[in-house]
Amino acid sequence: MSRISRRTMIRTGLAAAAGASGLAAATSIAARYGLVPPDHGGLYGVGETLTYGTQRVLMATRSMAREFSRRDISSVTPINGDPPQGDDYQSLMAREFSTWRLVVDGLVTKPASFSLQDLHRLPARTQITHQACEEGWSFIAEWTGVPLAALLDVVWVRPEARWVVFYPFDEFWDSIDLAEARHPQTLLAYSMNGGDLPAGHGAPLRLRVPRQLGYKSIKYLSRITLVDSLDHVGNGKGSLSPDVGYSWYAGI
Ligand SMILES: Nc1nc2c(c(=O)[nH]1)N[C@H]1C(S)=C(S)[C@@H](COP(=O)(O)O)O[C@H]1N2
Ligand SMILES: [Mo]
Repeated sequence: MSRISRRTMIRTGLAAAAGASGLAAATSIAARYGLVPPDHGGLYGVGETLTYGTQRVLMATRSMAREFSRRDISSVTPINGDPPQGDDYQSLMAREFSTWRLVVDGLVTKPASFSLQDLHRLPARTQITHQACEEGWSFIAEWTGVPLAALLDVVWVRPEARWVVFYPFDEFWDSIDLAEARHPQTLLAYSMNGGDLPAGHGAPLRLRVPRQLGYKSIKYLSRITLVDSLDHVGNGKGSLSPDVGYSWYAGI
């Protein structure tokens, strides 16, 4: 079946099932096509599945977050939280991250670690996008970095991998699916507004996922791991966010 007709069929099926035979049927169709988010359990789980399943079918890899021009860049860029206070992060920062490495492992054929110089040698992309925090504030900034897709190409993602998990130097962690990971605007950013990424905004490297709310854009990255299931990663919900009342999927 062609990609388009498969999509149309899933979309029609999801909508019809949700209307005619109830949410249970819609979620079972979503499950059949692998469109179930990791936080599908509990009271809000059915809603999470419908939101994620519908957005994935309608938008998947093609829709783009809006990009702005230089004159739209915000003069004030709020920072959410302090940089990690642990000795590991503080001593890396004291050495201006010259000894920092990004570890990429899990379901990849060529696990590797990357210095900032290594990352600067990979293909780069610059984009001016909006970052929206779930707490109500937002700003527009210019970000430069390596498209995550380009990094994944270097380590050779194995076919059974489904999710990309991000670990920073603080207690945050999160994950995205491979469609989001390979989207051209999903960036590992080492630069903001033309300079090095400031400590508070996630130095030396942060994720930018401009199609989702700010909390998905993990700062202070340390490690990226590819997995086939999130069931046994942390709380089993793909992210810290569901524990504090926010969805794993935060599409805007
Ligand atoms: N490691 C880490 N990443 C993080 C956070 C954090 O506290 N730690 N906060 C998140 C939240 S809630 C938002 S809105 C954005 C804020 O990014 P900013 O501080 O650059 O504005 O980063 C996200 N990434
Ligand atoms: Mo946020």
